[in-house]
Amino acid sequence: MATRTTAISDHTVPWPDDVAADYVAKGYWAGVALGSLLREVADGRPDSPALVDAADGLRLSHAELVERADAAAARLLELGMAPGERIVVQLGNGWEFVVLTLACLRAGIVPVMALPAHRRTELAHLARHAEATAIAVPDVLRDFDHQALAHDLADDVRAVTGGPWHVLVAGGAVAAGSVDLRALCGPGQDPAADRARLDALVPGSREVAVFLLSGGTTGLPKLIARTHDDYAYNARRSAEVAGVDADTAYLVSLPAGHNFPLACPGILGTLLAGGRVVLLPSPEPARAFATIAAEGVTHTAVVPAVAARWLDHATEHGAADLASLRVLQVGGARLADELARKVRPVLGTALQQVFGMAEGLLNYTRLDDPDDVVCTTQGRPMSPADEVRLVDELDRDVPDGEPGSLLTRGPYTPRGYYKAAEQNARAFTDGWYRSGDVCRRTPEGNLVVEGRDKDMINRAGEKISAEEVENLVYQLPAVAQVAAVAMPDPRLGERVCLYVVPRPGATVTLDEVRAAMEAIGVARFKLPEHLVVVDELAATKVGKIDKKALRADIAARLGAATRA
Ligand code: OOB
Repeated sequence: MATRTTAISDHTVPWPDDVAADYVAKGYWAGVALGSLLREVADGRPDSPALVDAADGLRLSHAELVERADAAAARLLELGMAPGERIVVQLGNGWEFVVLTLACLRAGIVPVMALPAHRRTELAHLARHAEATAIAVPDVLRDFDHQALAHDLADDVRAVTGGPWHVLVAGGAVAAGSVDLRALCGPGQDPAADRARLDALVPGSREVAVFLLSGGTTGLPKLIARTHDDYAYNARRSAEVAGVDADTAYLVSLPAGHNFPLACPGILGTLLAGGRVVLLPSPEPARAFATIAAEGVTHTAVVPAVAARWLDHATEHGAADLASLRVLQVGGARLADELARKVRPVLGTALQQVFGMAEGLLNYTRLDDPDDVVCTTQGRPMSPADEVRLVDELDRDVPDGEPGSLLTRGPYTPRGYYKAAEQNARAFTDGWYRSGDVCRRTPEGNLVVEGRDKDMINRAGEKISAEEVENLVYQLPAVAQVAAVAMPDPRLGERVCLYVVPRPGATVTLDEVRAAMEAIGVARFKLPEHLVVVDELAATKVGKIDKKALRADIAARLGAATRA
């Protein structure tokens, strides 16, 4: 069935030709599609283990994995999907996620990496903005009926695309009208025929491989179009820097659609190195530790809030289970130096700090760095071609040691968001991406994240746009004015705090706000966890809401409360 969906290339911002030529000449861009690279790896080591789903028990070798990916790709084409179409992927950490993602990479169908926590607001936005023709969801996850919501979105999405809307469901209860994703990702009848079919469709290496979601500072998440060339380099160079090779067993316990566990080096970097990926639905310590022991896991990635839970667990129960673990990557939010210093003595593994972003730039501490660097900095860019500037408010470079706002360009940092000319005008200057992070550079060239100048709340690594929360809260009739700010939290780093000015005569409570947001349908991690009712909001000299003052106010109130 023909659709009205537009070509992705109409809305992406390519690297300038001379820059791209340089990346090719220097070998950063290999000129090969990710699916083909994965095929080559499997041809070289067909029988070595590639994927273990620790919850479901399924184990696949490299050959079995790519054969399933080709079979799944062929079945997507049989469903009527065509290369270049987009599929929203909202799956838990199961084998279906990996097979479907690889199938997409082979067929040139572009996955939009949604999170299991997303609800109607986010999914409808992503599907419409990407003009998706399909969605992949669990049947039910944590008591939420994803399948029903996926079908509910049909009319909304079709109003934009005019095309079909396939609902692919991973789980036991596949309703009539849904496609059984487990069957779709099952072994093929004729692997050679599937392979030949897909080999004829290999996407160009400059084409978009995946859409990642931006951490978000504006209303709704923006899409980051990552090409085969840039994302393959992202994954392969990360694998080198993390010491990931064919002997690696990499545990995925963060949501797999995040850039960090997906490609830093994550699933893709591990598979490209010929290693083995082990999947767990969550990083809950008892189960994660047991899985690390059972599978001989050597590498894994967590956010600081999870690292803290693992440290607590090991302090109480010991870390004998972690004997095989060689590298614990921690990133997504600032890791406190005190916690960093506990990792080796308590967990018995090397720490690697990762300061990255779905927009591209990845900074890593190196495995041979001195302890002091590993425990007090967030590392340095992984690529010699990464350009990083730290600037003041007039975009003048600050001297080393001074805090400045981070701007970056490079071979895996795209030059703009997808279909977002207005945001791009603000977030990109001459191809430099403004990350909104305030960092300083140490004399050795490592970066220390000191804060940020973007309006975002980082709750245990999940990024929450203050503006998005405010727009939702403004839908409540009782609210005259609202500001969402980060409130410091010992476990999660930050939580969402709301300052609300009610309309005259009206009252507003935290429960009401949370219930209203849940009724609209939004990821739970975005719900405010504290509410302060005020008569007016502090304003800056130019009349904008003074968020700095509000952040200081809530920190002071919490400090007073804990001292009392
Ligand atoms: C990762 O990616 P995103 O896109 O979810 O969030 C990026 C933002 C950064 O701009 C920064 O504000 C914050 O997350 N961040 C850190 C950090 N790592 C990320 N802030 C302080 N210290 C760190 N180590 O979060 C991400 C992507 C790839 C690998 C790792 C993390």
